[in-house]
Amino acid sequence: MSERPDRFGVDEIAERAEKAFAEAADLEVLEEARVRFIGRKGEITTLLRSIGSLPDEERPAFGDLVNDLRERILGLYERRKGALSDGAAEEDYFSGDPTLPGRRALSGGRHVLHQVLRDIKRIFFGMGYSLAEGPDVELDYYNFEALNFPADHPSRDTQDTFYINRDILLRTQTSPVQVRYMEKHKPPLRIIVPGRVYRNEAPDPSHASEFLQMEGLYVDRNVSLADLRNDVTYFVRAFFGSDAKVRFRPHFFPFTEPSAEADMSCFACRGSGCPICGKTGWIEIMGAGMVHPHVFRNAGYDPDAYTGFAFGLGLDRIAMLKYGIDDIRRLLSNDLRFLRQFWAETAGEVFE
Ligand code: 2NL
Repeated sequence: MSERPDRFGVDEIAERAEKAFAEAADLEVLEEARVRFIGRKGEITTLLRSIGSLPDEERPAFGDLVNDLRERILGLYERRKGALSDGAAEEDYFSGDPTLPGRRALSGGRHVLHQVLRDIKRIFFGMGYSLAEGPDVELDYYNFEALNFPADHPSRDTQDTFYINRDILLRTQTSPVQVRYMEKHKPPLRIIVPGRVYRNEAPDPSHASEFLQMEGLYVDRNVSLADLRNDVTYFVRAFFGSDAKVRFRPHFFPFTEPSAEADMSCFACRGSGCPICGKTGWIEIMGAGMVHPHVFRNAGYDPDAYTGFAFGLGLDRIAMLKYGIDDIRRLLSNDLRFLRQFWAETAGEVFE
């Protein structure tokens, strides 16, 4: 403190301000103190107004003194504000319970359809099948013509197929990939062909305009219906459980002869009849048959030398059956509340 007399009591005011700021425990109290001293109606303003009672010659010095005082108090205020703000940040940081476990980092999971595809691929790879893939945008020739569809077949209608122009369309099944594969490879061959397929139909709980299909094709000398039955039955038991039964019903496809649909015994009621299987005890899981000689000829194979079987199944449908999913459109919705239910299955898995 200086020796000179405290003219107009400025030192005294500064001391009181410093004390008030030091005592302010938070920013709110500090702000109140600031207003009291240097606010528009604060002590400094009051002091400055008293300039009128001074003789003229003392007024400039007085003005300087009060302005200095204001700067001093402002400096004290800023310093205290800085200290309180740092403290507040520090307090926030430690306000949680430091013994709680950390938050788990967000991570995704494999889509349920992809899990089903992976499981099915493993089973067929184990049986000696290999993978073939092809374009989603196809020629009418590979999608229909080569597969022995007659020119007036109902599925060739624009009501059922998405055409890009007269000759180009979105494939309605993955069979065109197999025709392309046969053009390039000599028998024997054993392939599975998964992929997205497209159909122009009104969506409902069991129909979507795009879905995942997987077909299989086995061609060699002397391949028989018995071989078809073996592979389908092995697959169904590996995927759904070893107690599943499989039966074949006669059917018709333009690209196979004979053709059949395969059913498995209902996993819910084990054949006694329930709402899932429509009280029949059986659930349809795929279409299949012996490759039609016309298809072999179109692909450049000699139908007298080779025989083969083919099958096709909807992966969406298989996933819905296995996991009790009620609407195929959920599989396309990308709704995480739905999808994450299945992520536990892939917990800890290394994604390739
Ligand atoms: C279904 C089931 C099926 C095939 C697909 C096929 C492929 C070639 C030759 C002969 Cl290259 N067949 N695929 C066979 C039977 C059934 O799919 O429900 N499709 C409408």
